[in-house]
Amino acid sequence: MIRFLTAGESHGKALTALIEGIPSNLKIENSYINFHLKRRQAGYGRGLRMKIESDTAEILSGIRFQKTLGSPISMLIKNNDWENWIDIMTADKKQKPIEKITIPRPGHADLVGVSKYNFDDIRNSIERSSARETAARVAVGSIARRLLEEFGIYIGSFVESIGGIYPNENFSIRLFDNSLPKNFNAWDLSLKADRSDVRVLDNEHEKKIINKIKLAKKRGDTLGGSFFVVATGVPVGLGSFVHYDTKLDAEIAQSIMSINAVKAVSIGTGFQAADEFGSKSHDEIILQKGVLLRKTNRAGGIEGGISTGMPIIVRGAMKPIATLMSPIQSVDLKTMHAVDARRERSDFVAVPACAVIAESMLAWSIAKYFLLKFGGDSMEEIKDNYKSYTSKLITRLKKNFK
Ligand code: EPS
Repeated sequence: MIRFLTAGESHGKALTALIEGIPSNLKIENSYINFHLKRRQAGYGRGLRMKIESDTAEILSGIRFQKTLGSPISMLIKNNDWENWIDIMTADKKQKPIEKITIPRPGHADLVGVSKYNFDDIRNSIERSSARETAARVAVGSIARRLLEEFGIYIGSFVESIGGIYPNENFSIRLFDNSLPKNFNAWDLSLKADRSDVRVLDNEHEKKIINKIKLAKKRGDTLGGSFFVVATGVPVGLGSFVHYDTKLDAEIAQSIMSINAVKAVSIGTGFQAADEFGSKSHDEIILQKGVLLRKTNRAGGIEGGISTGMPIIVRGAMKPIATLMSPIQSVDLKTMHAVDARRERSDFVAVPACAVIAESMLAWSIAKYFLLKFGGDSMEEIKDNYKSYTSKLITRLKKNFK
């Protein structure tokens, strides 16, 4: 079983990540991880912090000559901003008085954090709950996606809406209708989305969204939005129906929901399916050139907690950023009087980044279940297991039902 942990405060010295269970002999270049880290930093509507940081991962262990060793992989991502925060965030003795933060921002982890951990300074909640931590997750997810690529599994994403602005043509319909080219590769979605400042798939849509973000900025307000993340090339049979905690869809939902500010996750047509007739919700099974396929993909590539072999389609919704420059009401914990919530440097919109982070989390979840099914100590062993299973699938089925 692969697992990972991240550590690090938003304005601490660095973020770190520790990964266990990645097999040996997976080829991975540092530049590949850094490429995805850079994608996470982009997007119109991000705050000044992204101008200070240029996230790069330093590999501390587990990789030699660009190949994994099977030992724990650890990585470090420096916070450039640390230099400006040493007095406030040092692990050493306090050198001078620090002004405590006493006014919680609604929607952030400020109040729940001080209540739970018994803090006397909201700074202690802000730091670890910040979405800065997701940089470490993208570094981790990049290793998972590199592994999946060896088996022809690709992941991509795009932003569906920001601030309630949806495109004229809903691209997701093409995903559900299965009307995309036969060799459709999910990474193509990201290639296209990455060319847009808000990671959408059409120019008109981008213009409308940017205007809405400008309006939010002018008002000192923030916005959220929704995104799709898709995986192609996933074989039939990842996950299982035997237990609640072995279902692939449940694993993916947890993974995406764990991203900061995500409030909803659905798979396939999701909530829409609840309104439809069964005949318009399920994917008819067809036989084409000896292969069992589906006419449509409304299930989003998962049935009974198991991958169907069709693209995995996940949709997520991110709430607006909690730090508002024109704040809403809060209470000063020092005076216990009503006041405006605290302002501090933040993003206005981070949905484009959220979609990139969701790619990494989806890669992680699929890699986890992929290795549960085909697991071995080296990439070579896993490739043998994979080949043996996939090459015999149809012949086995035919034989069983003769
Ligand atoms: C983030 C870094 C943070 C925020 C943002 C995400 O930097 P700072 O707090 O120093 O401006 O820009 O975090 C939030 C929006 C949040 O609510 O925590 C990053 O690296 O993604």
